[in-house]
Amino acid sequence: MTVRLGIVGVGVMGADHARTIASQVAGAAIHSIYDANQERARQIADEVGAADVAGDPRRLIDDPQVDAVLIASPDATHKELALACVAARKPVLCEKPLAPTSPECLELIEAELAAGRRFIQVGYMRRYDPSYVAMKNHLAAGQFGKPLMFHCVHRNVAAPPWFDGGMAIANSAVHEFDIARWLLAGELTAISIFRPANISGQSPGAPVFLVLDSAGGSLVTIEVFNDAAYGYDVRGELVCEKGTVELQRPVHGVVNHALLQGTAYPLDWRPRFQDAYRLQAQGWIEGIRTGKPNGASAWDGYAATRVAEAGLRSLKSGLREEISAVPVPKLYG
Ligand code: ISE
Repeated sequence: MTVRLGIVGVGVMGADHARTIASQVAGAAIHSIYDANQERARQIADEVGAADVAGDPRRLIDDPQVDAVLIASPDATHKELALACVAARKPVLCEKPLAPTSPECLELIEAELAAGRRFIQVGYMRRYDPSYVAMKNHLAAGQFGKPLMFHCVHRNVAAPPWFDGGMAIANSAVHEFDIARWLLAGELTAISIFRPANISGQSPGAPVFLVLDSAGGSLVTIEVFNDAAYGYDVRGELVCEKGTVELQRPVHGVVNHALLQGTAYPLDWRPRFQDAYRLQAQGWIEGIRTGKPNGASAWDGYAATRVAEAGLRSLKSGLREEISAVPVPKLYG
């Protein structure tokens, strides 16, 4: 069975997903594309061999020739589009964040609970990244003992012009919130945010440092620096009782020149996580074909957004903010 896909939004990420799916994912074909910029939709549709360019995202979702939908439109549009997918009973891979606020995420959860099954996967692709998977496997093997601390670094070359001060948390660090919950198999229970006192100006890309507690007792630290200039760089080290596990970024070549040896950093996250995006898309298609979803659920999307909201409170108050526990519905247990 080939899963016929519709893609809503083919800006930077949507176009990347479309190209990856068309060239590297088995069992899927792109049937229809929608973008607010119809010319761009047509250009990407031609490139990936999609038959249809939809004039309206709802028409794409309701199209009987579309079996499943990938949402990569702006964050604020996710909720309405994902709700329409659940109403049409179509599986949906929705880019992160699931929605900007936790009440909006809850509306999606309620829709799935009413339907009695999961339709939504959230695009927290790091769960498929080989280096995070290796970290989780090492931890599960047991020889390292208990995890004590998970140190994360998340740097971008430059914050995009549409970023605001909170987006280091709500748009960037949400990846670490999700991967820490997944890796440590438990919720994050409190968050404190610090900023260096000597930063000049008010750039939304200025560094922030986050310290979080996890239910299992490990500490999670996250540096987000979105104006790091030198390259896109994501690091992580899991410190356990009897050793540590570090992430390894993909290195495609080591260069030697002018008395120096080096490896290149990518300009953004797409090359760093290209394997993760491909494996996520393949995993999503397999989940649809087998009826066994394997990625981040709507509940995971809700949990990450709740941590981000507590982070934004801490940024404002300068205090440690608790993240209260909420019972997980059986559908997501
Ligand atoms: C961006 O939206 C992403 O999702 C990237 O993976 C992340 O590294 C970046 O910080 C975000 O702004």
